[in-house]
Amino acid sequence: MKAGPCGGDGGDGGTVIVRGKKEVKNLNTFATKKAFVAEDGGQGENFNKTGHRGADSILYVPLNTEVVNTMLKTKIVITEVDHDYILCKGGKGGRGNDKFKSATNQTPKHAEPGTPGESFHFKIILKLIADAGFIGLPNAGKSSLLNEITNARVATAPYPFTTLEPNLGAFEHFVIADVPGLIEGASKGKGLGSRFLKHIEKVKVLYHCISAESDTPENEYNTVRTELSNSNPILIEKKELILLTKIDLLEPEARKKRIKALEKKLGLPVLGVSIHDLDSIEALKKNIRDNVEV
Ligand SMILES: Nc1nc2c(ncn2[C@@H]2O[C@H](COP(=O)(O)OP(=O)(O)OP(=O)(O)O)[C@@H](O)[C@H]2O)c(=O)[nH]1
Ligand SMILES: [Mg+2]
Repeated sequence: MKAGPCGGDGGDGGTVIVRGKKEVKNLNTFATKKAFVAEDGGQGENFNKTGHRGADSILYVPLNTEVVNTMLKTKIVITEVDHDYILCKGGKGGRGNDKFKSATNQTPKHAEPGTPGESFHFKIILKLIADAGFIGLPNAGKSSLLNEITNARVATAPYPFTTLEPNLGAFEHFVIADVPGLIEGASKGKGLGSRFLKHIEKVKVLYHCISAESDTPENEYNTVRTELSNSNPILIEKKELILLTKIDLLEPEARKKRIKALEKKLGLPVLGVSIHDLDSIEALKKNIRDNVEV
């Protein structure tokens, strides 16, 4: 007995997908691997069986990552957890020879090739959003604290406006932002202005740094609060913790008094810290673990 053709259709190719994951905090995967290819669809099989669909290739990235298609000049922002954002669609499987049977040709040898899948170049841009932010007047010691607490190594100096752009540092699974110092009138463009405050709009906790060098810490506090409020009222709604920095500059007795007095004036708890006192740095780390949810 002579059998007619019964070749099934080819399977569709897999898709290249990008997925946002909360636990992913960097783009390290992409440092070594540069090309991501989904699997080809399987060959059509006998007895009219369609070939298997190719496996997808999935790229995991932090939330808020931007993926730019440099060929089509389009951009997507990965904002949803576990949602599939399709980067390249797989090709369609070709029709098997069974589909080419006709009245005049019952034994076609011909089968259709599948269409190629899409292939693009992408630029993947990390847009980490900090979990906590250090704010305060210039020279309050924000960058020095960032260096102590996180893996950041940013410039610090004994004068205002050392930091001109926000810095990020990672400590355990927390990402912390250090923003340039604010001064009175920052919301109206004085000093470096307040444009970089957008980087802390999404933080869960603000650590307000006030230097123990100041004789009027409550005035410094109010200056910064006013600028935050004028720039973006969302910022003063946020959970805020006060750090009295550089406490090594005060005698131990004066430290306690200064902290107590400030707590009373502000009606908020104040943590004394110094980059020269490891215990205080450990206490700050604990405070971050206890107060900042990721
Ligand atoms: N004694 C003492 N000095 C400190 C401490 N922390 C920071 N400093 C010094 O204070 C100065 C200012 O520190 P920075 O970390 O640059 O301050 P900043 O708040 O980032 O300043 P801007 O970037 O200008 O806003 C530097 O000379 C630091 O060495 C501290 O705990 N104790
Ligand atoms: Mg700084």
